[in-house]
Amino acid sequence: MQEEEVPKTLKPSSPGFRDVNPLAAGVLERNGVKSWTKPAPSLYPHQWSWDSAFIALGLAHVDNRRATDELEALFSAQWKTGKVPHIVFDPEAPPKSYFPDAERWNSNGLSEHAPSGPRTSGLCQPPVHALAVRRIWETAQGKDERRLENARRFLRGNYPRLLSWHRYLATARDPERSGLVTIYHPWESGTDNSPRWDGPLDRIPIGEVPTYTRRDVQHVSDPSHRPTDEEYDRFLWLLELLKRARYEEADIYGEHPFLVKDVLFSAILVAANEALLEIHAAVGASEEDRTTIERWIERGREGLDEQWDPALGLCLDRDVLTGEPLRVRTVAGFAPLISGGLGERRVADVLQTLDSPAFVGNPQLHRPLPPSTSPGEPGFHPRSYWRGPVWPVANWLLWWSLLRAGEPERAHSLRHHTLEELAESGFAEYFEPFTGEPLGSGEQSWTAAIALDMLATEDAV
Ligand code: 9WN
Repeated sequence: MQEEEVPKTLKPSSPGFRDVNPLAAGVLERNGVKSWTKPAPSLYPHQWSWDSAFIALGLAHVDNRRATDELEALFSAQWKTGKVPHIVFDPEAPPKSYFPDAERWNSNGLSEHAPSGPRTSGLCQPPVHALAVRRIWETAQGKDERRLENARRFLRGNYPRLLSWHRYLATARDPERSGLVTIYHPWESGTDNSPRWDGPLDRIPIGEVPTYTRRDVQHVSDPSHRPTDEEYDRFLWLLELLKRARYEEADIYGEHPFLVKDVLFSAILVAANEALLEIHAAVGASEEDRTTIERWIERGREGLDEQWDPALGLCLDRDVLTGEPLRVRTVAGFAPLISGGLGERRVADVLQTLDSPAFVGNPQLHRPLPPSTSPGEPGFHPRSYWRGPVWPVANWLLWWSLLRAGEPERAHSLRHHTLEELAESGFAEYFEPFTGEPLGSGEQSWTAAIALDMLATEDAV
């Protein structure tokens, strides 16, 4: 059994967290594979979609060339439908290091829409990519003409890819034009075993899943940090069904048993569309595109508004098959903050929930950082993946959204405590909320990347 490196403890934090910066850059350096970066040293040996977007966002501050290469590699595997696959497999990764592997997905064997070159999964993940492209553009400003020209060329090349990716999400994944993105699998949410999905998953009768061996549990010190075998059986059964539909959108939409409007995914799409508008302006694209992107933003915000639950003070996912909201308090409920454009009253409501004992105001927390699932939820578990641990990448989303919403003090607190956690315990994948114990993989790339981005952003308070 090969065990993941125990996260390195950093030197005690110093003012301005100066030690964190080179250590974070070192993690991204060591996880580099050819022109892209794996999410973790051994648990995740391929390229993951939203990880790569966060990685590029962080790399933009230390190595612009690697930042652009990261996204180039990912987008070279874009499907003909515009979908950006959630995993791009590295044919040279150690054999049997990750499951489900390229053979199990068999996406290019089943779908004519899959790219002919790189082998990929058949799913997608939240569209953080435009935020990363914008960061690459922002960090090139004020630099020499060559760097600026490279960034301009990169923007020009990637604008059409981003547009087709967002168009895919706004159409194939939202045939109802609700402004909300439908996901086909919990893996698409990026918050795989969140109790958000317990209700819809429980209703699905599991059929015959071809035998498989989990590889993920071999890379962590304690398998209880990872999803359970029961959860994996469900994940693998849904994958079988997607394969039977040959990854055809219309067929999936007609018969798949897991179709959920994911508010976090949808809110990230709105924020990404805002970034796309800026990229659109920088490359001087058409008026028609601008109107389209603006319409997507408006529709996204309206759709999220309809999912607001005043009693919980959170935004809730919706099960497409029952039409019912999924009443579970998780960090995804802060989606409106991420999509932005809120009135004062809604901002105040969201902040009240964020500060409450259900989240950051919980007196038992090791640090005032949002647990992925509220400790008050029956499905909460402090060590199990997305059922409770604090995920630095979720802290980043809220920090960035709070800054944008004009809430510098709360943003400062999230930034400060996130960096302090990493300075104390290293760049773990996630952290136990009551003890701060690092969990999952050590040396997780996106944890390092968000630290670089937080460090590079002036702290206004
Ligand atoms: C399945 C890579 C990915 C993240 C996801 C996280 C986890 C994969 C897994 O790791 O998911 O896609 O094997 O558990 O949940 O958000 O992108 O870091």
